[in-house]
Amino acid sequence: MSSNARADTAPTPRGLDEPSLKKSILSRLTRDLGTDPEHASPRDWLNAATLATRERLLERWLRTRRHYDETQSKRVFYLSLEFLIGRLLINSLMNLGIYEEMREALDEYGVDLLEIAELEPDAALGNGGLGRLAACILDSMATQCIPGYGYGIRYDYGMFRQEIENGEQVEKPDAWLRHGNHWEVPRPDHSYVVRFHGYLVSHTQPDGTLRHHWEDGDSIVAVAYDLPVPGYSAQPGAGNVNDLRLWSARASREFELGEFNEGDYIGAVEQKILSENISRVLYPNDASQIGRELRLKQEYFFVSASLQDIIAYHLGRGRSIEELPTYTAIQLNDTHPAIAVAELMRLLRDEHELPWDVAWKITVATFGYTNHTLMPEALETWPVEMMTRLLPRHMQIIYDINQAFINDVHHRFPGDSELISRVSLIDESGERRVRMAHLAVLGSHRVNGVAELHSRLLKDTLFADFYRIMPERFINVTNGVTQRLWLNQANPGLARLVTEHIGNAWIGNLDTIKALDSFAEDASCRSEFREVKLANKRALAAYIQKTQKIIVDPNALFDVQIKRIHEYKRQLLNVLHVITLYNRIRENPDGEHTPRVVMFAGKAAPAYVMAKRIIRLINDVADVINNDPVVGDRLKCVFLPNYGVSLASLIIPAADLSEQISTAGTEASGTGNMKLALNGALTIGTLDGANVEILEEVGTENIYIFGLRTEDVARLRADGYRPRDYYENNAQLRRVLDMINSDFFAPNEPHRHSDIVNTLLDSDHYLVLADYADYVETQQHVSRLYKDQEAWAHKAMLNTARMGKFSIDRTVGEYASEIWSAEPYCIAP
Ligand code: B1N
Repeated sequence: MSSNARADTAPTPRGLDEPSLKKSILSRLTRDLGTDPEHASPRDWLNAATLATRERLLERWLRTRRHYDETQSKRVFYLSLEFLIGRLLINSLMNLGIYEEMREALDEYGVDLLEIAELEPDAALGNGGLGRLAACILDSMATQCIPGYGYGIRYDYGMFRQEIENGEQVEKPDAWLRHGNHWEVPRPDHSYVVRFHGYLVSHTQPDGTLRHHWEDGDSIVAVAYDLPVPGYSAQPGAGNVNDLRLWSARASREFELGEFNEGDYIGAVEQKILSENISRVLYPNDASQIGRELRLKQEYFFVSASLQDIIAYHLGRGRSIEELPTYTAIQLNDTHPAIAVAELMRLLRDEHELPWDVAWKITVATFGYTNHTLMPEALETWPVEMMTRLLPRHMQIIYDINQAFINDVHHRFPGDSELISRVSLIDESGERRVRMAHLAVLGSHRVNGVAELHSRLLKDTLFADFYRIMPERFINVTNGVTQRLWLNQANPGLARLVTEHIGNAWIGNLDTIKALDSFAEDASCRSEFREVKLANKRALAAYIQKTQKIIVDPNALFDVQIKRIHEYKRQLLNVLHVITLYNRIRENPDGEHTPRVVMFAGKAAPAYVMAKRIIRLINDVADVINNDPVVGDRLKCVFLPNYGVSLASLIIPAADLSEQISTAGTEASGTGNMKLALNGALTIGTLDGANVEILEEVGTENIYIFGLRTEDVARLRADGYRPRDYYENNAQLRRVLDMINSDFFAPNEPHRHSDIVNTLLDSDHYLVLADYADYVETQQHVSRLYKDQEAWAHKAMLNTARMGKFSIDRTVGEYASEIWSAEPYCIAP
């Protein structure tokens, strides 16, 4: 086996009339791309390989669709404004089982598969965990043969590219479609008109009932682009291929003609360009609401097109509209698509003329809602004024839903007017606003959080009133990650080690990886494990040297915090620790210090001033430490720019220590924590999000837990938290903060970091100073253990062996049984 070979690369037996991959590549190169092997650029080779792979996918794609059509299958639609799918070539080859065949075919042309694969742009149609979860769920639905479809937006520009200039984040546009997208299949025959603005008309019907209609308005066309989602199967020739359908905005023809007839040619073209802005760019805000009108338009645009598409298919199968929930489940990925509740009601009432109660029953039976955050700044609300202007009929329906609900609550809890104002769909406390989370809860038969702790907090806090009124709706579905990408693809060395010892069943069923547990006791197996980790660390060190011109020692402890930059995730706590280590080395240069490389990666929302200051501070601290001759190899600090799926695939396999240090009660789940532990990194973390469940799985001896618990956090805040007391009572902490406040890390600009220090001393909402002492002490235990490489490797292997629970396949299985009532329909090989 070559050094690049992944586990499980059994070739697919080819059909008699199917051309070899080598022939397909040549044919795509000459016939589709108009070049030949003598003149082809690396990108031409990538495109030819992509098209040849797509050709193989198409056959299964069509067979999958036919199979779903021919059975009484229930379909699942995952509505999400974000899908962080990354690159597709290697994933598709591995899931098709033709990775080796492709590598050899290209090799015969003198082309290196892994080299050209790196030219593919990351499809970065998402911000962070929420978008990556959506991509993992698609992978799992296809693998488990669930008829599951993703619906989203085909943004022209995905997540911005992050560059660091003079230590500061600079955002560059991500023109990921610049060289075309050879995976997607445009479906101009699947286009739908989506309307905004307009007005309402009411008319009394012969039977005396009042009907409402939405008239006029500006229309825009949503055009479908499909991406294949290949599932994995160990069986050659098997594996379903599902679809991710993304909508792109096109100006509608009617609206063009109207303007043209008025003789304003330039004006008409301007309008056309403006209307197509709806699908132009992903909003780069993670866990915070942006509140711009264009964002609400994006939400309605993709929801309306998706629901029209879903219903057209349903009716096209000869089924009645009343049977919709029997054959259809729709999952709302957070509240971003929550307007779907009002849109489905509108379609059922106005287009299909169903009575209110019937329409409402269908709606609730169809939708499920996943909440991903408790952070108040992320909870979506839209001004009633904006909603009325943009979507007048929906606003009216929201009022009607609200009225029916309030009547019901009033009946069940008479006299509790405060309860009614708390649960109302309309927040009346200031400018009147629609609460999208309340709309999603009312319109869904299940509401789930994404980790045990988070789901409990939803019931106890954010949705406490709703939990009292409708307790049966609330469930937990702990997040997971796909081991196909995050272990088999990203870490071929470890994947091979695992497969050699326990076989390859773990790729399709991660529970089986627990068989590795006993191998952790085997010294020779541990030494293989250490070799794999070291090789991955060398690869990352080479990347750091090449891109950052920083030399790091692969034998040092690789300590990583890789996630969006946010105050609640407490990158600052990590920085305080880095400076603490630095001070120890300077105080006692001849002492015993466990060499560490502390790495950060992550993007800041462009308008999040404090997050950008944190990036600046990390880079300033790194500059001083990395250039201090006293420190040498004992401590390095590195900020790796432009974190995304591809960079994660390089860092995660090389990590020793995973920083999961959010303030307890703030991180809904986290999924990076799972990927890192799966790759044999030990976690240092708070009892927050899914860390709690990781602790349960790996056991207390194999994880480093520190800090305040959720209940302690609440108590401390209620009692009046005084961060300055911690500063005054801890000399080590005082010294660190004083250094940041002086010009130590910014010699040319003495007060550059004062705002950070002042915020910590004056408010410190996320309790960084309160957790500092315990964190630093726990890090000392980490450093001590790392000196014992055998003991470390033992714990690291147990982490890998005990991650079975965190497979996305377990997560999707729970959605399928507890929310969707969906079943598998696997195509024959
Ligand atoms: O969703 C992930 C969780 O693992 C993380 O803990 C959680 O922070 C993340 C508004 C969000 N919650 N909310 C968002 C993203 C974009 C946006 O515009 C909110 N992201 C999360 C998966 O469950």
